[in-house]
Amino acid sequence: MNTLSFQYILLGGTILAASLAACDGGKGDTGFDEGLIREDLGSTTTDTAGGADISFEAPADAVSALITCGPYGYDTLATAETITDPNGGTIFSYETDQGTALRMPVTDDLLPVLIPQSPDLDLTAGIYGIRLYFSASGAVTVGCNALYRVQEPTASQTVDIHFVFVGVDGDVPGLNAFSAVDNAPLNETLAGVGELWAGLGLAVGEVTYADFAGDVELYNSVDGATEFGNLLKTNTSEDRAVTLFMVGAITDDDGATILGQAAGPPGAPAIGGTSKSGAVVTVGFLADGDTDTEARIIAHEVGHFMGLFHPTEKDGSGHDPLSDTPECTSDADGNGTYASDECGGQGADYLMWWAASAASVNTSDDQGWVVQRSALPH
Ligand SMILES: [Ca+2]
Ligand SMILES: [Ca+2]
Ligand SMILES: [Zn+2]
Repeated sequence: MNTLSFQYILLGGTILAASLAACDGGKGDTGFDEGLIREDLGSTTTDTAGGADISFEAPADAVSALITCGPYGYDTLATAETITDPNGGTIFSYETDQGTALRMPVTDDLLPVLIPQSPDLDLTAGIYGIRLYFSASGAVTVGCNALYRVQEPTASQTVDIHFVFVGVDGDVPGLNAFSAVDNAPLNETLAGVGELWAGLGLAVGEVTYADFAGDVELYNSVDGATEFGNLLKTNTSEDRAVTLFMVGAITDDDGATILGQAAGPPGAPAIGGTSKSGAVVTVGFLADGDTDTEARIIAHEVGHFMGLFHPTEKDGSGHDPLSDTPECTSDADGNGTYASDECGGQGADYLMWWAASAASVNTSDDQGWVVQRSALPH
């Protein structure tokens, strides 16, 4: 990749971060899970152009593959430049990603690559090749791992949720590990999450609770990418549960307020100790008794974690790879933002819409197909 492309990637990273910010909207045991296969793919080091190659062999019974490479720190961004399938065909190219059935994050510290992301491009058995690209000027060496889901997907799976409360029982009385199980606003929120996920073939499974054991004062307000990544790294569990850190506030590197933030998309379900090992959600709507909005934020962020993208990004620059979700084509006032009131019937009524509006509740069959293949539900 040349210097021109390098700048394009940095711009892409900025756009993606802005979209996540705007949308604002595991625990586990290491080891054997009959639904998952874990494989160490070894390490790879960048060449002088910032590229590095890895390959993996999808097992015959795998329904999804999640490749993770890292860590490479918070000052470097990485993405996949190209991906080839077992037939040697190019199924992803960063420069023309909107023409493919895959999307790749441009992200710091740990890169997750998920296949498939759409029923238009299923995973097949055999050897895939990934050309990685890193923005660092010097050499970068990363370790890569594969997580294959070999469990048959169904439309009646559950998602386990592990809440970690980061000093929020001053905002919402009783929101701590001891009493959360009886907390009425949180239970109303969980019921709402279940209703939003029903169309995806998912239900809320086992819910567990913990109080954050680290620096509560620092992480009660998660400010910027480094704090976000370091907080997620404290989740060392490899259980098939999504860890949700419940905090008082989130701001991005530019100081903008965020309501909820998932790693990726996708995140790193069932993988512990990485900067993509969960999601962070603010408790403001719980404190206000607006459990419908709190539920939409949680359901949306975990949707990202499982591999769902916005149907249309805030600035219109990209769309999800799904054929059955609408794309918004109307920035009617020409201000560069594809607002909810400009995109009625064009995606604004979907749960994965970039803004957390009250109307954003719908899901599609293709979205269900994707999340049912994630390593998270079981
Ligand atoms: Ca679509
Ligand atoms: Ca507009
Ligand atoms: Zn979002």
